[in-house]
Amino acid sequence: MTSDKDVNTMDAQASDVDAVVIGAGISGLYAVYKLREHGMTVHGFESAAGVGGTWFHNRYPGARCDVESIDYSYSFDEDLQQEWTWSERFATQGEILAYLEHVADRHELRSAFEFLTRVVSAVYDEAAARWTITTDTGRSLTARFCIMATGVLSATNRPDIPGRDSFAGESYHTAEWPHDPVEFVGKRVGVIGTGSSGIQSIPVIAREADQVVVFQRSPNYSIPAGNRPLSPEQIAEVKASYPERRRLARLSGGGTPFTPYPKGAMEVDAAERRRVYDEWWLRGGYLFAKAFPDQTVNLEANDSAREYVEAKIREMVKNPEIADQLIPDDHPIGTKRIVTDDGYFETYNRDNVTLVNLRSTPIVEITEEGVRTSDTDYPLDMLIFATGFDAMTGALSRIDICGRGGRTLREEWSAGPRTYLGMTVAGFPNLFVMVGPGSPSVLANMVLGAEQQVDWIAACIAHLDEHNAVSIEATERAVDEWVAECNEKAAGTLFPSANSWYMGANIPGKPRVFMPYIGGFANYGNICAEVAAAGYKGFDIA
Ligand code: N01
Repeated sequence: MTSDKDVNTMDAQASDVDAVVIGAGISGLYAVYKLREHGMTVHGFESAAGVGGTWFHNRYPGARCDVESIDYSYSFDEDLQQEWTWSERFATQGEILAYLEHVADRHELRSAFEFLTRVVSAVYDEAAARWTITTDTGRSLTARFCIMATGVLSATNRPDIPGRDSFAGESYHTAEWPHDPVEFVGKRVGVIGTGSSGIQSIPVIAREADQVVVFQRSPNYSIPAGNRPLSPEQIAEVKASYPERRRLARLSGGGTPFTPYPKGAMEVDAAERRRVYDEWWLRGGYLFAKAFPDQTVNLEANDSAREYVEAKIREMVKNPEIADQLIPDDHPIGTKRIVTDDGYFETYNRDNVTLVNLRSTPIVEITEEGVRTSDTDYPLDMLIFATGFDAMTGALSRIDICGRGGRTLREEWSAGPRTYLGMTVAGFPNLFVMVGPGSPSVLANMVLGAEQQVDWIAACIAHLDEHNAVSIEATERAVDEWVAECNEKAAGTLFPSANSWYMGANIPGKPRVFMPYIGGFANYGNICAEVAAAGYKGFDIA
């Protein structure tokens, strides 16, 4: 593992390259690898001090991935796949970051990146058919292609609660966690937010802190991970069958090698339904949402899953009144990402943990001493914002992206993101968005999702080169049709009924649109392949 702070070894004098890649996370790293393999000059920018993206920043206690480590890993390098050994079923943030650093070293990817450098604008020059990228360090660079690997859960959300910045104690956001150890022992710690980040960190903090006060606005469904170390035998078995595992993952709805039960939840009797739920409960985590194929489509099926999980929560939480408050009543199970936890609900059986229900007693203000709700002052030594992200579009809207004729991406997306295949935007030639809105993105395994898109982009660029073309741009019609397709797919599910970040509902004023493509990972891959095979149908190539 190298240090947090990478040195800038790339050629800082380069003024024009074939492609700029913004972001050194999972998709940015692979984009650099693949485009270099295609013989292109590639320059990367990364605002952090090192590679890793999400896994660089989210160092909060208990941070792990909710996709199994053996699946949440690159498939493009068979030797890497055979050499790297995951220690646990669900890897910690530290192990995933070490893996990404290893990949960066193995393929010399760091040399492409300028670190500690935030891109502030990307402007398309129509006459030159070039993007000009400028940074907060005053750097300016032109490129034929601009790859936005800026992440979908990377722009943090610190809600504008009155007095937010007046708190005199230690204050952290889970996704901007310090690199030095944070001490909880002997402290009164407040946590605002009970999404994945809050639910993962609260049990770990509660084991050390004097007091933990959880400020919960919306309860969430969470399912124990069933994490465990991977034995040498399991590792050997996975490595021997990796090609088949990856093949099944690519054929699946979510990019992991799992398929739901072959019948709908209400097509089987209660005993069989229970048996299937027991099986998927033990499998652990968010995959529970996929036990039956109709669980997030049919409300009756959903209710059966919801009742099963509610009974489990009541078994885990000793105080029935607290259990009541921890059970969601505002969305069908699975329509917000089910959290994958380790001892979350049991944490409320501890004497040092207090649940504050913000639905009945909202936060009035944050004071110098702590948090004031409508009925109580909670004095704190530390306040943690586990308040999530301006998801999917936030990282892009924080950059001034200007396409043909001065069109800005912010304006284009003012009523919600509009893409063709989730990767391209009409009016923005040669700009590619990675794992973005309109693609399976967060609904699928992000690593295989990034590989699929980067491979598609590389093949697209090869096609342009073979045809001596300069640029490619989605047509307005293709965007209209793709947006309609995405909306139709979402409307056929229960997802739009939840006030989730998938819908932009967590950010005041953000348009309510279901952002990811929910038609399935395999279907999406097939559609992208068909578009390419048809000579890039829906694109203008010039
Ligand atoms: O963010 P969230 P997250 N006052 O938006 C609350 C991935 N992820 O960082 O629901 C009070 O889910 C907000 O309340 P409400 C994963 O995809 C994965 O936890 O808006 N509370 C909510 O409880 C995940 O879904 C992993 O009412 C406020 C919380 O803050 C996604 O990232 C780990 C508030 C935010 O929850 C985001 O997860 C971590 C306010 N003003 C993250 N504003 C794993 O792989 C917001 N909240 C396991």
